[in-house]
Amino acid sequence: MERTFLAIKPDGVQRGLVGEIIRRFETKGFTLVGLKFLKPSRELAEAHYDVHRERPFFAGLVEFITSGPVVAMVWEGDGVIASARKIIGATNPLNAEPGTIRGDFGVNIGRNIIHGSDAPETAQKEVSLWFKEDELVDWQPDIMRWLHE
Ligand code: DAT
Ligand code: MG
Repeated sequence: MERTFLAIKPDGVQRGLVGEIIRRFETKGFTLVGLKFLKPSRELAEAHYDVHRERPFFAGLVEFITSGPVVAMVWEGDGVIASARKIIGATNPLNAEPGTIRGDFGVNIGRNIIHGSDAPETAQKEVSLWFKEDELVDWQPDIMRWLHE
């Protein structure tokens, strides 16, 4: 089953959006299989954003993501990687459609509330960067037969 890594960033936590954000993925029909609340180390943040290392915003991005606690999550479901990106919305909240998380709650690219893996390879990499295998729970919600034929 497909899995993706999502993280509510320090701004989403500070603004009290944790419940609202988790609700959107729960009610869509995806399955939560991993969840932790932590203040990321610099090492973890730099590894997570390694692809952006040469970008001018890298230092500020790492500073921001390590500035407070984040909610790190793994969600499971058919098509969850691409679907979560749609639910999250465009990187710049000003370009994100209303109805998306960034479109509904953000105004600034450096405070865009939530991270979501962008492809199967990055999802695998990010899930194993943030979670040990035994921190992920293998389970099936009983409602599955009402979500899938
Ligand atoms: P996304 O988070 O939508 O996958 P990304 O991978 O291109 O976007 O960038 C990672 C994060 O870096 C993004 O969520 C916010 C920050 N960021 C990206 N472009 C930026 C820019 N031009 N100025 C400031 N921060 C930026
Ligand atoms: Mg990205």
